[in-house]
Amino acid sequence: MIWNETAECMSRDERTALQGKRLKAVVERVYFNCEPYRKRMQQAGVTPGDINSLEDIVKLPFTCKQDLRDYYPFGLLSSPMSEIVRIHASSGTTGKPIVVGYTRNDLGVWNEVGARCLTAYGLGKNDVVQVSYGYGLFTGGLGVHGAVETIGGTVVPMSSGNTDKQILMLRDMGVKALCCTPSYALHLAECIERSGIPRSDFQLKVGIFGAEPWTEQMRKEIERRLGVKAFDIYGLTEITGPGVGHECEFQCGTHINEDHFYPEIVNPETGEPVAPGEVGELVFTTLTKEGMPLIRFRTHDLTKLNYDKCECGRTSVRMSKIMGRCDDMLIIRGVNVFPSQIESVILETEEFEPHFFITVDRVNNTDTFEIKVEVKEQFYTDDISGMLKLQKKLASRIQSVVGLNPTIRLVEPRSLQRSEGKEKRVLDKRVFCN
Ligand code: DLL
Repeated sequence: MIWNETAECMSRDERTALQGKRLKAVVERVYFNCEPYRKRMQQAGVTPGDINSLEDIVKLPFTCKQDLRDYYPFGLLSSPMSEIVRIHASSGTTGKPIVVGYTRNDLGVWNEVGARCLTAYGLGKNDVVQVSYGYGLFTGGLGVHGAVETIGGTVVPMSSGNTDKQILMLRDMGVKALCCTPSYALHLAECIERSGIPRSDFQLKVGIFGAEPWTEQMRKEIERRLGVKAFDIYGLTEITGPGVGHECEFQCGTHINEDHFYPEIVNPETGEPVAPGEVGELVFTTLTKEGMPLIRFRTHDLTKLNYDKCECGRTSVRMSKIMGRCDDMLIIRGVNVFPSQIESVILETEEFEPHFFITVDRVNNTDTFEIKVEVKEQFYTDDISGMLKLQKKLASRIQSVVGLNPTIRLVEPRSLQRSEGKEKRVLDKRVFCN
């Protein structure tokens, strides 16, 4: 099923024309209503008159996370406060939070794109959906909540935490779809397994997972352990929240709702567009936002775009699973390492649970690279030589994928901390070394 066939299946030419028209309107909006944007465009020697089609977008300067901090809290609004009906914020890792404001119309667009996501996952008005993303300033909870109400489904607004209650509601409310981070989904699967409640007591069929990177291996693991079909949902606070993109029944890329959020891929170092189909940093321009439109916002997320038509009938561009963030990439002894590479190897090695923690440090001017990983119950023994063999096996697999030999520390099942929201899997102590 498709929620909005006109918007989701229009021809590429039609969509490009629509995007061009909307781009012109949003550029006028920020130029005439938001001083920092006007100044930045004047410095770059661009006026709204120079933006007449989608191709002209490259003339516009980028916006980055630091801009949102510099103009905290409301300096980047393009609507008066009297039109702002909701605030969300994301904490980030340092300093001030990033604050975004929505007009009533912005909330309508958010609900519309959310409804497209849920419909693409096969959900409708007869389905019960449990939202286990956090409610509050985080966009996950209220964002998906609005989407469920828009399609007329029944929402169970659980928010995050309280795992026992989550399981009770999943079972007793006859929940068909669960929305949470993929790491929390695994934790829930583990707790359900230990509770001894039979799988047949649950109606669960669909998983709606996002807010953090997850690999194909992780998808298979969650699908197997929770008995669901697991779909990706993508989004970020600055652009709107969950619903910027979603998978369809073919699970072959995340469709971007590009009539509202126009994506580009650029080289993260130079900012130049990459060749079609190449990996780079995802950049978004909001085409219809009123409260806080963003022009060419640098997401730091790394992916690539595929413009081929999808079997599902949607013509929107699809992005590959996010490979990581430019600022997530660890450079260890000069080698680039993404936590997602480690996740893939661990999930492909049958003796390990999908729970690990990477610590990077610098000792005597040399980077150290340690991975703690949980061994599955049936493989965890007192036999030292068996454990050493396991350690070696994992180290050599990781060496062959990332080109570095890590120190592996095997730990007992369920001994690493579980997260209820976004999982933290890396501690880089080197930032404190200088
Ligand atoms: O995480 C919004 C969201 C909530 C998306 C619930 C999906 C589900 P932020 O807290 O601003 O917003 O974090 C945005 O999270 O730039 C990505 O790095 C990462 N991210 C979000 N969705 C995905 C995904 C929400 N499906 C940042 N796959 C983004 C990989 C994701 N990374």
